[in-house]
Amino acid sequence: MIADSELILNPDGSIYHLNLLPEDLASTIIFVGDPDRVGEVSKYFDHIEVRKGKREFITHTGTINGKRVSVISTGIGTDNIDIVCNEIDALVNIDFETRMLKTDLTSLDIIRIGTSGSIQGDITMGTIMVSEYAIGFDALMQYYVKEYSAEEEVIQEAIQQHFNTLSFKPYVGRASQKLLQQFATDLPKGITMTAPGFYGPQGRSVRSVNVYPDLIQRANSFRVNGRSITNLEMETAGIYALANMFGHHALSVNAILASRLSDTFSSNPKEIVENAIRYVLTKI
Ligand code: R1P
Repeated sequence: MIADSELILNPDGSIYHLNLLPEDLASTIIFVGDPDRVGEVSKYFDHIEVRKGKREFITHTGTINGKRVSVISTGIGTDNIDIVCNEIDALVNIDFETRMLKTDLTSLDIIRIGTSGSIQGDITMGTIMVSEYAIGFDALMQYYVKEYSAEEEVIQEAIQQHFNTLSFKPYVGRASQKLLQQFATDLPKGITMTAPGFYGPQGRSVRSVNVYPDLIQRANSFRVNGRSITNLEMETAGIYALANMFGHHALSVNAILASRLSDTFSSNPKEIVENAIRYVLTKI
């Protein structure tokens, strides 16, 4: 039996941060970072049956073309991804009455629609691309026991050798093959670098002096098994690693708003994000 302090429920029986009851969540879930983006997705729903939230975690559940879908805002960063992934897993796989793991486990489909910066010249602004793998430069997976595939270990080893001045060990997560086939057969694919911050951890220097001033150039020159690091954001590795650990399917779709090689930012970010939302919803 899972203790009250391990799995915290609100007085109405909903889960602590997401404020959702098990029946509020669909088995296909779209993650967005920005709470304002939830409505930008659910405006395409035929019907919205649930609108709930707490803090930065806003959820709309409804149907699109007859399929039940939830869209949840995660806010920024893998610390929030830890909360959202654990709570959606608990919503489907823990019996809230008995506080026990269910015998029949559910695998969720999780699709992130996020914004991102390119670190390769051929991934131009406006591109919609998917993360085949993601590398976490944050500490999240130092707290979980997880098995890694042989290919993930090869990537992790190559990362450690390439970023040889790092004082910590990045982790690797992979996209769901099922969702890659469903959503991404016609999109560019790459390795996504997930950073634990927006400024220093992504090599930005406004007024700071960074320990890794060549971070972007170093990421740009990384190669493993014919793959390169294509883009940089703040959630994908955490989503992939936790989804892999729990047995859920996850895919990260990135709307490229900036080119970190040419130091440029899009003049029409809203339109690029809208394109990514429409793309995902047509495949759902
Ligand atoms: C930073 O501005 C945020 O934008 C990107 C990063 O991953 C980070 O969350 O994604 P979202 O637009 O999906 O939040």
